[in-house]
Amino acid sequence: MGKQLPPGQFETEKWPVLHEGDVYEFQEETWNFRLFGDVKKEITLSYKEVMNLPKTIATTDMHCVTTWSKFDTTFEGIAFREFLNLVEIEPDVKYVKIYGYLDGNRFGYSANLPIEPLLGDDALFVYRWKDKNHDWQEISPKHGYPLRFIPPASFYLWKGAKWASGIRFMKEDEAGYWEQRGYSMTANPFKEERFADTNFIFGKF
Ligand SMILES: Nc1nc2c(c(=O)[nH]1)N[C@H]1C(S)=C(S)[C@@H](COP(=O)(O)O)O[C@H]1N2
Ligand SMILES: [Mo]
Repeated sequence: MGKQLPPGQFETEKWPVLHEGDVYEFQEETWNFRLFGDVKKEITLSYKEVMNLPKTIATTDMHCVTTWSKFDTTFEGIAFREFLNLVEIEPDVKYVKIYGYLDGNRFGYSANLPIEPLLGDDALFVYRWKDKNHDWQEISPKHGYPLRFIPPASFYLWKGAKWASGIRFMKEDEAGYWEQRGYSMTANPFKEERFADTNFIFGKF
């Protein structure tokens, strides 16, 4: 696996918890996962339908914009591409917004991403994890139970919506929750793309 520490990051073996708002409390009856936007037909999947999708296991690195990086966490989940197989996207769809709960609003959190880098095993909606210090266990409520997105390591971790609630397919890139607040649209840790405008860090944004 890529063992390279991106610029300005430090390595931690712990898995810190970071989010806005309350921890979502899972209820199977009201939970669903929506595939919508520029698609021929929008669909809504139940928890059981999502959990019956093919599973993928992948080991990846997490890089948080607050400067911690955690290497080599192994995740079990559903690859982003499995959801892409369930809808017919319109021509020229190149981006998605992945949504998650924020304070009871199921579409309150979001992050935008290009589709092309999300087709591998390392773009996963996860529900289980392990690492060298921990055996297989469920993703805890604080980390996004019952399902949270983990982006490829070429994106900062804010692109990984916890308490994931759906994917919107888009022809044009559109800023998500943090991107609307000055963070980078592209968010590559290896290029240290933290903010959209470097003046932001000096408070001039
Ligand atoms: N729904 C939701 N997902 C979210 C957030 C959030 O506030 N709400 N915060 C993001 C940010 S900024 C980070 S760094 C990661 C942190 O994930 P972790 O707490 O599992 O380390 O979750 C991301 N996903
Ligand atoms: Mo973050």
